[in-house]
Amino acid sequence: MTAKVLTVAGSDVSGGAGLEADLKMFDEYGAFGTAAVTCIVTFDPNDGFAHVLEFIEPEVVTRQLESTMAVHEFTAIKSGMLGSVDSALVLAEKLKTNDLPYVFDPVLVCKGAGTMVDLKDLFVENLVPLATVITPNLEEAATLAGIDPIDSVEGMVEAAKIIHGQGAKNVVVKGGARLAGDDAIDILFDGETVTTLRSRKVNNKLVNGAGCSFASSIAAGIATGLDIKDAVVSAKDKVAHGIANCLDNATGVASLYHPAARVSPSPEVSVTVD
Ligand code: PXL
Repeated sequence: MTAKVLTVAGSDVSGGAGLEADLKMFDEYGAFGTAAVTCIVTFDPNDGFAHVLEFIEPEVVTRQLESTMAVHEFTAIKSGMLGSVDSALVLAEKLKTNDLPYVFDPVLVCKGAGTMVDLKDLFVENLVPLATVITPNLEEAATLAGIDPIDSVEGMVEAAKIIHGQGAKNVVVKGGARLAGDDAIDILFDGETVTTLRSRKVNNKLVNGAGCSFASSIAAGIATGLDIKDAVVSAKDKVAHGIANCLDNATGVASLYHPAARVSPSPEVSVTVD
């Protein structure tokens, strides 16, 4: 049976991040994807491409979730930028009505957009306990765990353990470009074992969409039969190729190229796991 995956996320009209990224990643796995939109991100070309966020009314988010969940039996659900407290609560209620694998990308900020409403407590109370996999970056991990800014793998592991204690079954902390050093390092904690994933940083560019695409790849990987660890490794590989082949644009933050692992793989990309 073809896997069906739902993303609950914002729209990034520039195409690298958000639900646009998610749907492209779902395609890479042969999964059928659809999206419930929570907010729309546009950019002001006359103001340095400053982000402008428009939140979708929670009733409309609710209607989208009710419609699509009545139409389809999903195999997995992923969430990204939720925009408002009310939309996050609506999602939490819907998730409680089933036990689908849920990949939670706890987006608190978005590159270039500053902090959104303070969603931290809401996330910890309502969505972290429902997550099959949660994928915070360094900032999100430190915020959710309530610890100092993270600048080391040890700090990533500390945060992962705290977030696991808050109820997430698997925690992936993304070191990405922000962690100093030649490697992009992510760690996975499943409650027992810490797995470290490394790939060489392939360029120094700022790339939009890596976080969204990583989480949606994990969701599609799980939905199409990979175990959690293999889904995380596959996601890292796809994102690393997407970064290596990123597309420049007028904003100065390049767009991740989602099909790169399939259509233009880079010989310098490889992921090691230990
Ligand atoms: O990367 C965070 C993010 C999430 N969702 C949407 C975005 C962004 C950043 O650009 O636009 C819709």
